[in-house]
Amino acid sequence: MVPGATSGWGKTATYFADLVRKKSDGRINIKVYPSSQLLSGKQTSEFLMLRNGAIDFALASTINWSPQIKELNLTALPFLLAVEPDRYKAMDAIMAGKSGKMMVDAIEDKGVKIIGWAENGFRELTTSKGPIASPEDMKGLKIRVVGSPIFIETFRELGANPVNMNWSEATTGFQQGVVDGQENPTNGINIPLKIWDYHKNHSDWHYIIDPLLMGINPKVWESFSPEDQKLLIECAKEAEKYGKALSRIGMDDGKSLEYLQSINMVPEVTDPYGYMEKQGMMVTRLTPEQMQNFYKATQKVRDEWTKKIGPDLVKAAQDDMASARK
Ligand code: X2X
Repeated sequence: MVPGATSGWGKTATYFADLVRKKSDGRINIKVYPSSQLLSGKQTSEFLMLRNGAIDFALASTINWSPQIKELNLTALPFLLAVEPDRYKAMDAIMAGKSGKMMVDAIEDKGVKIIGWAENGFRELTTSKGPIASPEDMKGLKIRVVGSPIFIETFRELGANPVNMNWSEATTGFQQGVVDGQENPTNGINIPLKIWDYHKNHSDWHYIIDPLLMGINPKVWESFSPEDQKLLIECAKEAEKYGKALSRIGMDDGKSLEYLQSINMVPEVTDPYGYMEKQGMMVTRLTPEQMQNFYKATQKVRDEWTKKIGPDLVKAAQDDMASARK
């Protein structure tokens, strides 16, 4: 796993491992390695390491696997889900729909078994300069991004100066002021990282979402009995519910908090916006018009990447999202 144990992502991995251990009466022990420990810091190598057996299981971001599997850039198409009336419903519809299956098939065709989804969350912008509310505000800003080409292109299109940096080095980069900003999910990453120590501005622009996938090396998967495979899939379903609720708490209609209360796993921060403001951050929540300005400014990136990802997949995602609007 790429980020640290206290991230939403880290908590989801631990939750999954604990559940599996409990349900298998201690027969299946999954050890969680946070903070890119197994990746020598290089997060975009994760898929290859899982495929060749250097890693057994991974709770992984589509972003980090997208250099090997172009279909996974779907959810990184800028502002595609942000302009939907309910962005969470749109994501759920993709995961459960035809487009989600196309993404999973693309991964499995390349040699990794997928047993479930989870969520890092919608990625919001934090900066030391700002506030940022329009594409014009982005001009010349140095922004740390993941080493995946669509990120570089999106930020260049907005007039910013994207800098590719592994997550394992990013915090030091923020500390030293090497960059003016970064983009990561609020509940999952920014709050656990205490991003306000480096960046005082938060722009709630939801520009892309970062779904997570639970992947297993196929040989490891085949080594389990059918009963244990069933158990793992059941635990993955529970971990998905937990991970999504952690990512969405305080930002949805209250369902995530309710769910976390029902399983007695409410995190410390349940009101992320209020909490960030209390830490001295300026939270800019974009109006629908401001969001449209960003949407328009990134049209070229969506058009070009739709060709690379596959127009059929993008169309399937649009149909899945449309069905969620009803
Ligand atoms: O590197 C990032 O920004 C992170 C932690 O969110 C991912 O691994 C995609």
